[in-house]
Amino acid sequence: MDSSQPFASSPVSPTTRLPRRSKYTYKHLSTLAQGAPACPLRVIAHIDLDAFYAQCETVRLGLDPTKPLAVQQWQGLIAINYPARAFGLNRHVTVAEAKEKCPELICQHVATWKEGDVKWSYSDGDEAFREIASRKVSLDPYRLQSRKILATIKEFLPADVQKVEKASIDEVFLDLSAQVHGIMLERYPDLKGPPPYDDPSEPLPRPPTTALDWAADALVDLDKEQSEEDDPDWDDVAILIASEIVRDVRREIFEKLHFTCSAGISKNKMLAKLGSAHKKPNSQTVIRNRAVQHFLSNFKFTKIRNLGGKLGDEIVAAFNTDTVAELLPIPIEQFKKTLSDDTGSWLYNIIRGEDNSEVNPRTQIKSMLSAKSFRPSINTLDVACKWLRIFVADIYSRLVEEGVLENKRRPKTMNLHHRQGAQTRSKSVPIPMGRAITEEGMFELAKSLLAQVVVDGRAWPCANLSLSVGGFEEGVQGNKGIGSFLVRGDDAKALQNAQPKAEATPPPAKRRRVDDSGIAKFFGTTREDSRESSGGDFGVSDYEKTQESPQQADLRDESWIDEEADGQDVNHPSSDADPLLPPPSAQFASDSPEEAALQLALQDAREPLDVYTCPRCSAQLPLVDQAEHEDFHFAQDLQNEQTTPPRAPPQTVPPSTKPSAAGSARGGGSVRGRGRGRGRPSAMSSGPERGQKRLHF
Ligand code: TTP
Ligand code: CA
Ligand code: CA
Repeated sequence: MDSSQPFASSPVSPTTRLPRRSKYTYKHLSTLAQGAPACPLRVIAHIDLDAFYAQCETVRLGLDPTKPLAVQQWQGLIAINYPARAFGLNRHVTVAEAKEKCPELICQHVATWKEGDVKWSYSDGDEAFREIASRKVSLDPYRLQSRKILATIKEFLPADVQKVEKASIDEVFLDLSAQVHGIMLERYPDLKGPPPYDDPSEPLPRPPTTALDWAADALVDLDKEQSEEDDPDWDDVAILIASEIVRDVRREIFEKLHFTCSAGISKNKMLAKLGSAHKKPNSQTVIRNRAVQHFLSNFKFTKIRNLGGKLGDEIVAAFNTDTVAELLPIPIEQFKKTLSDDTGSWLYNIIRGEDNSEVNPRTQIKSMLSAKSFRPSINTLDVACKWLRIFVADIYSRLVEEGVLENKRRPKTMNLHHRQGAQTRSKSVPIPMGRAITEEGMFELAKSLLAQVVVDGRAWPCANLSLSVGGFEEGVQGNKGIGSFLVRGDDAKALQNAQPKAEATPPPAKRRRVDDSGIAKFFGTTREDSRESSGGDFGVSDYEKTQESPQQADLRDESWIDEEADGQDVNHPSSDADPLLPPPSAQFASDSPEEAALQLALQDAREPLDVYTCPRCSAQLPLVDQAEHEDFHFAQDLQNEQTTPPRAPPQTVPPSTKPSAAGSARGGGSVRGRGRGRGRPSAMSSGPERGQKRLHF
């Protein structure tokens, strides 16, 4: 494994008898030490865990890793280990199909939160599915392993030169340039010497060897015009050393935590990422500079980072091909003309394997999100509040791990997203500063946000709710007592300044947008776009592009929307941008057939309209709107109780006092039954909602 070579004086070319020179200069070598993105000797690795959730379960349960195992979420499979893949299983088969193909398959359901429980727990898959309406997925066990793996990598690499970027829940990028530079100088001490004539643009001597011992599991073949007999240069040596480091990191992860992973090692993030997926499981792939063209030309460019989405589709349509090889002969001008100057030159370079994006060592969480899609949709405030309880418990436990109790880091804002049919609405509220964040306090805030949605009207039926906190910032540290939370302004600053320097956390590195300035227009609007543009988990975009029914997508999304995974901010849809709802028929179409039939039946049951007189405000409205109107009062009361008023003042006109025609034109109005239990004191409830039979709160 150790390829160290005694470094004699510069070897001499057999033909010319002159000392042979490297393509690289002393300047290049010194930029390697700094990990400069433009350094031609730069070395980047990407490590991706094999069948990650499946391995988490195998390790947790102490099972034999050669036995086929899949991780189940409701009735689908979200992770399949390699022994199970040998039976032809993939993410698109159902549990029933999988068991048919592989009868000995172990199916472990993901952990779930259940209403009333204080912590997530594991349960049998059938039980979880039966209770899908009252459970939500928890990714905590996988986050925990992810953190341990990251910590192991960081402990293993030398602290002073490491640059580690967590790219998703199961992958990291490593910029190994500085560490490799150090090892090169140790192995080849003459490289330490000053350049001839003190001129850094002088070429380096050639490395003193013609054959490097590549222990890589997959060494990508060289480009056509290159041969293995050609002498290696320092870029080959640098990548070889990086490959040794990565092998050691992988061994450490395996020995300490029993996880296998695969890795790609190359000159940039894009190639390293493609490399880690090249040979799985438990392998590493080295793509030398001299092999890049050969490696890439076999690829569909839609597999390349940032080309998996709309931009990729546009390019396929414009140039009538999806292969890198067929794009290569196209001149840059043609790309620019078709795609804009910036995107055109970006594409021209990327298909040639050029990518200067940096490994960004930010590992701090930027936001946390807890979400649930409802099938059937939910129709009452009290049910929604129960879900808010779970979301808050979920987020709060993550906040505790993030050090919120010690006030190390705390979020500044809370957001609630509400989806009804195709319309998503968002509300946000600042989290009051100067006092400790408690679970109860968070719940109150969450309710105030929901109240705002209800006050606006059209809250029900609700197909998806999600709660997130964001805008994390460093808290006042050192004084752990509650008093420190109350310190504000100059006092707080003084306290912060008084902390010993060594304890001070460096400010998180500014997020750099990754080479996407010119292509930003393709990545501006949706969650998946925002992830893709920032070089997060490319698995995310691959998955999100997969065709599947809305129901499948909904069932998956709660475990797969993982803000922590890529440290992204939630890309909020514009708040209340479009007050128009899709026609009721469109809403029915998106629900299950049973739900649609139920809704239609309820709509029919609305005639004749009885009148309801509100005892609180004397408003007269159709009886079917009574429940929504009561919600309005409930929500208003709730708002009035809040110590920190939500941003938007409550509407003064209850929504249901609007002409009733508006109510009946809304999908939300059409599902209302009579006298249903709603978000108000339980004495007023009248049993479970018809559409909510599966809820067992
Ligand atoms: P991946 O790294 O894409 O896949 P994997 O680790 O299961 O398998 P591989 O060996 O091919 O890398 O995703 C990491 C985890 O994220 C995966 O174990 C489960 C979860 N995930 C989902 O829940 N849904 C999805 O659609 C995808 C792609 C991943
Ligand atoms: Ca993986
Ligand atoms: Ca991955």
